[in-house]
Amino acid sequence: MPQDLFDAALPPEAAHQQLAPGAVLLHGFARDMDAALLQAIEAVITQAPLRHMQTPGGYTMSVATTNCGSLGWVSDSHGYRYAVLDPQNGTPWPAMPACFLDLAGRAAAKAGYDHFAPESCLINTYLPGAKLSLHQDKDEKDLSAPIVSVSLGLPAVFLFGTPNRKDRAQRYRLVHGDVVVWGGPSRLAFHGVMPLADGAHALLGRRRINLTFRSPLDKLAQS
Ligand code: MD3
Ligand code: FE
Repeated sequence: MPQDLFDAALPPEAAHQQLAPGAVLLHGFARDMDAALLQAIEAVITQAPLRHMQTPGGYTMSVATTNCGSLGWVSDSHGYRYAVLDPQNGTPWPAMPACFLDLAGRAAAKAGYDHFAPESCLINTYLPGAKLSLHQDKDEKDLSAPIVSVSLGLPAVFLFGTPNRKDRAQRYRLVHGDVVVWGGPSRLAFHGVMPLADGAHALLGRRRINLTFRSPLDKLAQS
């Protein structure tokens, strides 16, 4: 279904919800392309299997992760970083599928960020009970670029605070097809995901998949 028809089916304030300055929730923005996204995700996972990464603090993440694009986010006992090769097999991450780039660019533009062309997509898979503790995304050199996140499958309770860890986090329910664009004053906000509740989603089954599009490179240093 074309996006303008979808917009017409919802009151305008429901289609785009500002969560905080620079953070916009686009309700259902990816819903009509869910089957294409899932097919592309499965193809990436075949080449670069999901794995539970180690944190620098010695924990194993409950979320299973892989990447596509020219850079992938990795975590191990040495720290967090972006890498051009998948450390598990020493080969480049799978290319970013065209439907991923298209979705991320359109979502960013809708939220006011033109020309967003992410080099990296992190694929996080949550089974019931998996969670993501409160953290900041600050491994990227270019903090002027937004982050676009796409939620698929089971609903999740998302925690969204401020750049100050002590500030109380707000809770938002993110459902299948929701897209959030985080930038500007929200780019360094603390955020996390509550333990996933059990359930069954019609297309994805007993899991949630989150795509996180990032532009980790320093655009000024490249030019
Ligand atoms: C808010 N993933 O991988 S994406 C992560 O649902 C991560 O898997 C979550 O946080 C997930 O780092 C949430 C949404 C997100 C990403 C980056 C943000 C929210 C953000 C940066 C600043 C503020
Ligand atoms: Fe994050």
